[in-house]
Amino acid sequence: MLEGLKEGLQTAIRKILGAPTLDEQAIKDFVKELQRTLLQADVNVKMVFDLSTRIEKRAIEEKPPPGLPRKDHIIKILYDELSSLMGSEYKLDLPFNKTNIILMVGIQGSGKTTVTAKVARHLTKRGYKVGVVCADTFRPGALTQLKMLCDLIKVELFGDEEAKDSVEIAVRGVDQFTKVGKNCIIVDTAGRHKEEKGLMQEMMQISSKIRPDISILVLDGTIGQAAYSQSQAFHETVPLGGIIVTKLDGAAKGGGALAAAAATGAKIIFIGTGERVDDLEVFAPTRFVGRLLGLGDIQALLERARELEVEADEKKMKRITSGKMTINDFYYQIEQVKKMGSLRKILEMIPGFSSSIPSEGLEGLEDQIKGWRNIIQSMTKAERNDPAILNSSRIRRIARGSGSTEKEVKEMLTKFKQTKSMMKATGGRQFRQLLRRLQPT
Ligand SMILES: Nc1nc2c(ncn2[C@@H]2O[C@H](COP(=O)(O)OP(=O)(O)OP(=O)(O)O)[C@@H](O)[C@H]2O)c(=O)[nH]1
Ligand SMILES: [Mg+2]
Repeated sequence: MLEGLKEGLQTAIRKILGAPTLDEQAIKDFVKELQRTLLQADVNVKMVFDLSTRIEKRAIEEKPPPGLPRKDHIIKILYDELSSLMGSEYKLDLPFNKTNIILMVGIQGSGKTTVTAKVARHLTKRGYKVGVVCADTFRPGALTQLKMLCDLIKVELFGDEEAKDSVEIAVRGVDQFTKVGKNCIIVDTAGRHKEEKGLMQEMMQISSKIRPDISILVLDGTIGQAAYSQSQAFHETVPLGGIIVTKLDGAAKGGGALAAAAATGAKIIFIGTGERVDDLEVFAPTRFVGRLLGLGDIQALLERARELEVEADEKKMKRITSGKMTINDFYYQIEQVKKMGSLRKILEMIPGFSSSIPSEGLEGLEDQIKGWRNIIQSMTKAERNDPAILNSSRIRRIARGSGSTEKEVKEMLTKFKQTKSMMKATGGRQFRQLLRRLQPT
């Protein structure tokens, strides 16, 4: 599936992995390869440009967590960005205790009838009682085609060879299956011509009569970025609950179709990957991209990146709470705490800080902390690791560099020492509790 895209992405990855030095040129070469591949898959030019600009910027500017090689970090960036290009994950979740009506729409030959059978099979396997309605009164042989498929998967079909009115047959089918207690009714419709007004009108009429719980647009993956305008046109007619992109097994432009569909904000629920009734996959962007990039490797890499981040945090916490806090850790604390919410509330809970909250409000304190950050940034690595070496000439230099007074530098150092001993005394208990309490849930 999507062999061209897969091959191109993996070539780009090999390029970055094989680069002797990771300079800007190497990153640019990698991004160029990526652009070429995406354009070949018919991803929209602007989307390719935006995506590659973002990847390039992040690859150059972002610092990987300690221990993660930069090359791996760049692959992770690629993975993140491609995944978000493919939209967010959506799971079709139909309640068992009601009748769910699913309307399949799409232009001629997009794969509606095939997908109807595939989805019917998918739902039957999950324990739903499924009925299929043939509301295609347009194409001769439509009912026969659907009957063959339904026989194959042993799902009940409602249809009438003599019927002329698709709206009427859809309503009859839904009524019939509701009566016998089906909890999923899938209505297959006619495609007629390509993007016809008549088709849209028919969809609107059927939709207003049977009131589907979800309308699913079936998109042919071979149309590439044209998927964008097609999804939008349908969405304006019937509110789409989701999209199924078909024929991804052969489609050179499949990547473009997926990206374009996702760009409309619609949710891609499934993808069709072949002509057989089992060739249907639940679509999950991250898993999908993982597979494009070569799954085994990427999973291991992501786990390693996560572990390293956690490890770095834990190491820091251990140092802080064992009384070996450095100025860098102090800085980290300030940043952590600031990230987490209302300053006053937080500061009141931190040992060593509560006494410093000025009664006239927090403005002064916010400034003071901003000042501390500047001061810490003006210190050398050696000074941060061992503030004991700070003599008066060093303090003068730091004050000048950070635009503060020597007195302010000394105050910061005093605060640091207080916090350090507090942390040691309480074993960092309060700080840990605080972090836990402020963790977003
Ligand atoms: N390779 C491949 N072929 C598919 C896939 N889905 C559908 N097809 C083929 O595409 C053709 C059209 O599929 P249908 O399901 O009949 O399309 P439709 O939208 O119902 O067509 P109309 O009812 O005429 O509008 C058939 O030959 C299918 O076998 C797929 O995922 N992969
Ligand atoms: Mg059909």
